[in-house]
Amino acid sequence: MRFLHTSDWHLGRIFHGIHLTTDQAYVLEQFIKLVGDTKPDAVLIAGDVYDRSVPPTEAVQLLDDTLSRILIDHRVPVILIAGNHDSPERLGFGAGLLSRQGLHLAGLPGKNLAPIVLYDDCGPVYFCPLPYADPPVVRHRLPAPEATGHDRAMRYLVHHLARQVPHGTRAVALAHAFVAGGEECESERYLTVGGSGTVNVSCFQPFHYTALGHLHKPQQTGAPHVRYAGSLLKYSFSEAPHHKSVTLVEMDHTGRTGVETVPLTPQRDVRCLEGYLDEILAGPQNGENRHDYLMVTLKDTGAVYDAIGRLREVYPNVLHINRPHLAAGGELPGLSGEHRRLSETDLFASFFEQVTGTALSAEQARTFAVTVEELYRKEREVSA
Ligand SMILES: [Mn+2]
Repeated sequence: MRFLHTSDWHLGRIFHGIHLTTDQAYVLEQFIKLVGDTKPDAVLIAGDVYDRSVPPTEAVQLLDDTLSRILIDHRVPVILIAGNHDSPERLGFGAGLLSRQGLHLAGLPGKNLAPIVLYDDCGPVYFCPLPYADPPVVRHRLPAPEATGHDRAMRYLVHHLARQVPHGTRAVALAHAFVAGGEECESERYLTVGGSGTVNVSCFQPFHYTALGHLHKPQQTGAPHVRYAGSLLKYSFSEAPHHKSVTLVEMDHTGRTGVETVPLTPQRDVRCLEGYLDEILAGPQNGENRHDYLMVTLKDTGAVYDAIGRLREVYPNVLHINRPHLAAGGELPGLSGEHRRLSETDLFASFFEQVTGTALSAEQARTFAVTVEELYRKEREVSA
């Protein structure tokens, strides 16, 4: 049995004000080609297929197109579970009808949650979908009064599915969870407010392979057969060093698995640059893509006029600027009042860029300077 494991597509994601749909379509094109090249027995998508519960229409169209091509053009069945970003009710729409076409959707878990059985030459493999659900949902819907906390809720769901798998049969889980010990990054949403939200890796002991979603860095947790495929793209600057990939799994007749990661190459990478403005304005080096999404950390300590505007002439997709070395407020010795005014406008311009991602216009800068001047004047009147 051969299958492709992926997760956390986050279709409809907006990154620093940029809609990522075309970037997502670009890598999904690679994914569909990979399906055609490797001819797997199944595609497993372990949750967070959408970025939010009511996704934008382009995201719905992209998922529709992608799944149709996998199922109709390549005739490969798809098993898809809800993640914490998905609306399980919406994602589960038509699940009963679509399963006859090979699209197996698991939205809200309930008593009828059952394994999907696929066959190869060696016999059946039971795929057990464990969609994301808050513990109170599991307590109410299964019902499972003992499911307090994520770990106990997961154990209950695993038990509910594993007891439907005949003894000695190969079994694969799909789960969307935070397995204790996993490495986080900035684009995952916490599963609980307070409390741990984690599940122990021992939950997945009954399975020969566990296809995990939630953590965005591709990684194994404890053993190679309990694995996060990672997200489709880098969804935060904290992920700049990641290498995103899809996991190709080969399972033998005993259930033993071999995994291989197939890299995904984005149209525009997410990168961090650091240096003095003049150095960075020298432009792309050694074939780097000037259209990559960039966070720039400027080493300059003094005022820099319209940094984002000038950087964007060289790198159009600078999305964020850090100024860690910008001299803090307070009056510098030897500066006249005029210089002080200039510095305040500049500090505000820097703050404005960091918050909004766009440069303060000349008109806005003038308005700000006039307002500050007015405040100083009033202050002088009061103290006089
Ligand atoms: Mn996610």
